[in-house]
Amino acid sequence: MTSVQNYNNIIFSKNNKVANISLNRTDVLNSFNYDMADELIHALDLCKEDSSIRAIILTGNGRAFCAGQDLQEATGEGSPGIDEIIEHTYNPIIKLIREMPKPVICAVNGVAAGAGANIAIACDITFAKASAKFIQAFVNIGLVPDSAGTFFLPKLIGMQRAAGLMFTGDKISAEEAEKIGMIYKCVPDEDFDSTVNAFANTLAKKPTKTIALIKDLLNQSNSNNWIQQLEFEKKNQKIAANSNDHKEGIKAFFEKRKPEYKGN
Ligand code: T3D
Repeated sequence: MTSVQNYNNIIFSKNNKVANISLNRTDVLNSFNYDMADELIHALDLCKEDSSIRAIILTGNGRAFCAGQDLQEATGEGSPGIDEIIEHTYNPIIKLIREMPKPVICAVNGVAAGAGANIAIACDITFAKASAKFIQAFVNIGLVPDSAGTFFLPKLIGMQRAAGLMFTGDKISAEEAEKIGMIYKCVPDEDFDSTVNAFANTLAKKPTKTIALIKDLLNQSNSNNWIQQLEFEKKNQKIAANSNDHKEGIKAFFEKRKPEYKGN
């Protein structure tokens, strides 16, 4: 494991092809202030540009994943104001995650509240520790959900359940979150790190360019009808078919061996 960048509010390391970003403001349950947002955006940009990174794990240090906005910063003297906070912090982070041309795995190690919960479900694949909880906490302080939660949550769990969670601000367990399709997998606490790392390492050996093309199709499916989607699939399939990894996949198939994908 090598640390590739020094930050004050996140921990960034790289192990082979996998980058690990841990939110690290443990005293305030990794809630976002401007500095942590700047560092996360910087780290995500770095992951986007570095072709040797082929999977990203986003997690939290300490007992929480993220408690959303730092309410001290949002309400204190000289606070930037709510729309500026959203423009500075949450909208760029969600865009970077969704437009990242490689898989972003969220490892929800503890409570995920407010924007923390919605960043978690905006990632491609979300694992949670069995002891973790998810809270659409916004309504508890008289705010509406942001960070694209009103977009992703109803798609994942349906309008009724999304409304229930968002209107009440009730917490739900990781087990329940998996059961209703809000996350990919709930994992026993003791197996969490090894499960997530093994998964990320497996994904990092897959044809990364193809995964980026799949992600692009999934993003497009949010706004296209199925006829348009057929066209996009044809377009992206053509790009995939011209990739080196496709050639390697076919070669390996006929040579009856495991493919060695380079990600391009
Ligand atoms: O401008 C804008 O606000 C726009 C952006 C909005 C996006 C949002 O995310 S709005 C939603 C903001 N988040 C919340 O409302 C969640 C607030 N936190 C909680 O409800 C609870 O802390 C949790 C349910 C997440 C966890 O509860 P618990 O009992 O395990 O921990 P705790 O004792 O409440 O918190 C531990 C410490 O972290 C505590 O500090 P202390 O007393 O030890 O000095 C607490 O104040 C601090 N903390 C927790 N969350 C935040 C926070 N400090 C600042 N901001 C937080 N969001």
